[in-house]
Amino acid sequence: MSMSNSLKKLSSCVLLDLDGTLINTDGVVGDILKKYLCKYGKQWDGRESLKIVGKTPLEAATTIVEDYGLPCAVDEFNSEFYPLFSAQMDKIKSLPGANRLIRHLKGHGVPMALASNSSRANIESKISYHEGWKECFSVIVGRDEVSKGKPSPDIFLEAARRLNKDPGDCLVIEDSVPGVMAAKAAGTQVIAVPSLPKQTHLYTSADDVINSLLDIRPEKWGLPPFQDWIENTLPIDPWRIGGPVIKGFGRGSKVLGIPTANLSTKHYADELVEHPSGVYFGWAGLATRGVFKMVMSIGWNPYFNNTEKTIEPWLLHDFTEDFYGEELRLIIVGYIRPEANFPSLESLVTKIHEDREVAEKALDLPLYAKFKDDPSLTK
Ligand code: ADP
Ligand code: RBF
Ligand code: MG
Repeated sequence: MSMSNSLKKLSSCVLLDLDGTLINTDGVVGDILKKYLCKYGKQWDGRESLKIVGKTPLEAATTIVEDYGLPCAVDEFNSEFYPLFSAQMDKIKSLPGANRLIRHLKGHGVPMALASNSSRANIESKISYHEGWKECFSVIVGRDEVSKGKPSPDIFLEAARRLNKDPGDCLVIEDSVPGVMAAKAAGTQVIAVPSLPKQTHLYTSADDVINSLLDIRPEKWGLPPFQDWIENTLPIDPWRIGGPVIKGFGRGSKVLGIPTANLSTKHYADELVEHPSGVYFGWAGLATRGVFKMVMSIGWNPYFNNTEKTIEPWLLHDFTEDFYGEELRLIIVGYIRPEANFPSLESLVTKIHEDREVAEKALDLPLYAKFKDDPSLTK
């Protein structure tokens, strides 16, 4: 991941992709395809997402019909798929940090455009379910308003033109590889926010690659900084998970002084998909022991390159014994940083101890401390 802190070329406006960047369209598309492919005796393989991210609807449909060898024409597939998709459009959620980003930019008068490979009408329907979004964009450009979709630069060039800006003054935010190619071909700056994990290596032409919208630092691009970071933490909408403590990876984290109490991922599969990987903190409740401060990582632990996304909560208390099998409740209230790789185990451990200090201090702030009494922790 490009972590350079150097000031990039200054931007005066922002061009945003929609699907996979601001909203989680793939979640709903995946749900529909799962059911739809069943009809043909096929099974939706989430890995196919890789091939359709950033494509135009027509290209995506062609890919699915071909890859699954469906006994229908692409047109036929589309005429069956679109009604199903339209009916579910209201269920497409905004991605973490999307709302915060566009409200921040709007609040500071930064001109914004939506520039998407889906049709203008489709874009308008999708954003109509997100309050206040339409008013944030002075320009919307869909695939049907230019001659070629991404990776061709047309959509971004047209968006810049309608904003009366030089493409060199625009910052593009994109989740897909074709989108990043389109942005570079148009001559803009581009931040990649890959919507699929472990894909960073495919985004080398981006000016920066970040893990989620929570990690955007607008000041790096000459835009107004966020003002909601508090003592190196970002408050988030609290979310709750819980279940019995199970055996984790058995890597001897305890020996390192960083025991993490694992929950079965089955208990929180939805939350795992919904929340970006990274280091978070909050409160942990153990039925017979009380409520404790907690700092945790969510993700694939790049240092260990895990194949499964997990949650690793470290309770900030010295226990005299293990508590496998006990019911653990968590409320997650703030974000600290993206997961990272480290040159040595020692440097990973040092960083985790820094996270501990950040979380420990922050949890005394009233805004986070109040959740210590959340009923879900002890119910
Ligand atoms: P595992 O790979 O099974 O998760 P760890 O070395 O990470 O093993 O140790 C985690 C276990 O240690 C927890 O399941 C819990 O029973 C115990 N434990 C003791 N102190 C703590 C703590 N402060 N935070 C989390 N777990 C702790
Ligand atoms: N693992 C990583 O590979 N990269 C990280 O940035 C990272 N950050 C962590 C932060 C916290 C607060 C905790 C509790 C764990 C973190 N881990 C990270 C997970 C760590 O690799 C895992 O818990 C190991 O089992 C610790 O030895
Ligand atoms: Mg563990």
